[in-house]
Amino acid sequence: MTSYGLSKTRTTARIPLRGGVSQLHKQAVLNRIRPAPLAEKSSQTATISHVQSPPYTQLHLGLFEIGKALGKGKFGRVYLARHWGSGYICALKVLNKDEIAREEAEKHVRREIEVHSNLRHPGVLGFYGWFHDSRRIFLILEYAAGGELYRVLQSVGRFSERRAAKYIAQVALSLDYLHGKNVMHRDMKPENILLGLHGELKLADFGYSVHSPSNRRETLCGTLDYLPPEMLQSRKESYTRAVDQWTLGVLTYEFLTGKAPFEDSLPMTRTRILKRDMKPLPSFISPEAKDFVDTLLVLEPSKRLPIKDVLHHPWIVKNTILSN
Ligand code: N15
Repeated sequence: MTSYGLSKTRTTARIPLRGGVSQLHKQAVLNRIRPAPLAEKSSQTATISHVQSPPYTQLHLGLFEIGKALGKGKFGRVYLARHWGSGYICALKVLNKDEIAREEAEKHVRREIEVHSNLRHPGVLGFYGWFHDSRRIFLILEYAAGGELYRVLQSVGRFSERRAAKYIAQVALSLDYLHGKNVMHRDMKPENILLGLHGELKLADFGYSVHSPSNRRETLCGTLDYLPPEMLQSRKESYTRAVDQWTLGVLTYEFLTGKAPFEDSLPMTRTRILKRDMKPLPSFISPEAKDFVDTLLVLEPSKRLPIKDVLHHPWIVKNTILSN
């Protein structure tokens, strides 16, 4: 048994389990640890007759027990953490203010908090709150108990078509949610996908390498494998949310084969993406799966299968139907 660096004095009985009641519990916990609203102090808003909402608690590091490191990145680390008051388990991302200032990334961090705090979807890694002290900024994030999808894929080599299709359907739902909020993900890859306690996918974005070291081929600017052709042509901001449809195609290919479709030396990967010079899918892959990848990996962004249509594609329908 690993303790993950968290003390055993408190049992795990308070960690919410699956189901309706626990959802309520989770909500209660989240409400309690949400940061104080900036404008209205001590609001007197009675919600149900005489029941008054509890006072907001100012967040600070002392409210959390810190456990093992989950990942390391440019501006700091992510730790397993437990909210003392409720026993709620979360991931605490610690960003170093000095390093952010040195990289002139204040705007970037602000934007990350602003965007993430407006998202709430089971397929998108949760954001619960943030606080800071003189040296650091702390983001309270959902803990994904199943770990990194990238590691799972690496350990099994490739996924069955059924498993791949179920994952892709989940990613498509999450992307559709993000697009509805006018958020493009832009950096989907197995490294940026986490798994929940029950194996469900959680889209995340670790930015510049906020994840544990991996032996994946990486360069200073990351891997090119997932970049759509229009982003390689570097006409800044000339691309649309259709970039996520391309990367969904790359992701499908990688789930099915264990390898990205344009994997090659750095300059060759670039050339291959621009020409859509894809390594053919192996013969054991079904025609429906091939068609699915083909309709997403289309050079012209406007001709890619729309995210909303992904869930109706025969390959997805066939593999996500409940009975078989
Ligand atoms: C728009 C949205 C998709 C942005 C989401 N923002 C982030 O993803 C920022 N971020 C999240 N940066 C780091 C993390 C992060 C959260 C990293 C790791 C974990 C995390 N929650 N849970 C983990 C986690 N669980 C693990 C279980 C086993 C092994 C490693 C694990 N890491």
